Amino acid sequence: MFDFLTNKFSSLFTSLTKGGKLTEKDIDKTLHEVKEALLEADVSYELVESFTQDIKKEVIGKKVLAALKPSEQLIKVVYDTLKSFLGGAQQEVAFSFQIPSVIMVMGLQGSGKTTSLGKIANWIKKEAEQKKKERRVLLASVDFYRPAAVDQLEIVAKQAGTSFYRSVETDPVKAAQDIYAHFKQGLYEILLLDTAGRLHIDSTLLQELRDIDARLHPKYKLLVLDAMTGQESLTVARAFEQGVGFDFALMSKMDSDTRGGAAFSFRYALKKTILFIGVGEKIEDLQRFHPERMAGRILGMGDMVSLAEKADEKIKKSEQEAAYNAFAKGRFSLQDFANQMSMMDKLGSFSQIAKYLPSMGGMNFSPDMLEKGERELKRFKAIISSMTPKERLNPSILNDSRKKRVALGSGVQVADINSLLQRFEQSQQYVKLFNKFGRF
Ligand SMILES: Nc1nc2c(ncn2[C@@H]2O[C@H](COP(=O)(O)OP(=O)(O)O)[C@@H](O)[C@H]2O)c(=O)[nH]1
Ligand SMILES: [Mg+2]
Repeated sequence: MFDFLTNKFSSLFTSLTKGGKLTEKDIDKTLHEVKEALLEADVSYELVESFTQDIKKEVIGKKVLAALKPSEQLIKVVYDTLKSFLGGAQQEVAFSFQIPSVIMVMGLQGSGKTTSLGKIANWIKKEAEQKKKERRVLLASVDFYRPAAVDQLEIVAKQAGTSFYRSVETDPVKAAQDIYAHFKQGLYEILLLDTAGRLHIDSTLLQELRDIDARLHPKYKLLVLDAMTGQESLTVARAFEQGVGFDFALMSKMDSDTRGGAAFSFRYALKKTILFIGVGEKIEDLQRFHPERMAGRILGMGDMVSLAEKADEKIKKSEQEAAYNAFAKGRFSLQDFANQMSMMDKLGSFSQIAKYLPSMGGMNFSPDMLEKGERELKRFKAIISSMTPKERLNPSILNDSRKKRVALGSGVQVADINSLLQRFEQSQQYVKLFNKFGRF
């Protein structure tokens, strides 16, 4: 899956990271190659243009962090942009279908609807099992155009171990109503309704789906899109969106030797959630769609991760050096103090850090003490962030009225500010002492 895109991007960044500084010419050259990769993956020209323009805007507008090579920063921007438009962080949260609900599954003929119904039923069952629950899932079909389509669903239901119902009605809308009545009577929790597809979008199909939608009001309308159809799948998605409307998409056949274009285009153009991907023909071949994983895959995850980690390390190192330099010069300001505290935040909680510090390792902190320490750190940070830069550099200008203002801004008492200043003075004494004895 996405192999094609992955290879392209990987080689791109290898050549990029070998070099030194990145010039504007390099940026354009890179984006040109990004464009080519996407076009070859069957993403439309219009979308490719817009995506690379987004990236260029980011790169040109942004200052390159001192700690990073421009090429490292560019990788980060491409990765972040890709991730956010594939679905962003909000899609990483757990999802489950509401109970009770009707899920109407739509799509072209052969896109993988019937197979997906079984996969989703299986997924719902497994998800419930994890919560030590049992779900009453019913599968039924109103696909009367293809002979044996209903029989196929019956087999799928058996495989998934869920209930199946065959309506005696032959008109799709009447059958849908009959199925719905059976769903209600049987006290089922989820109805997965299979619908007919055509080889191409046509108005009769859309009208039929609209009629069923108007009668059953399914809580979810799920569109199955065949990932192998590339750009064409976007046309299909747009037609279904205009003709019936839908909530989520399922990208089927992601296991095939397909190019990444379909998922890419769908997300970019329709901004709807890809809930699942189909990765095989079997009932368990269904996965949640993860934008982060997908973006990593497109860029060649191994390279990306190690580069991102290296970048993080560099940032940390330069922060530490700044703190060290401030110590060394004996000009340890409240700003440095705050920097140190946020550095500690990145390392973990106070109690975690305490475990690793040699001077503290032997000591036994009670949970109370640790909690107090953590609370104090948080309070100190809040206080310092309410100060002006001038006050942070030179705390001696903090008179009573300034202290009152800072207290108000950070939601503490003036006494808390005094205790912070006292602590700060103590650490300054240490710095001076260390300097005197040449420890730094
Ligand atoms: N490799 C692969 N094949 C799939 C996937 N989903 C469906 N298929 C196959 O695609 C074909 C059409 O699927 P079907 O469910 O009958 O499509 P429908 O006409 O939309 O109901 C079948 O041969 C399925 O086995 C998938 O995720 N991966
Ligand atoms: Mg079918």
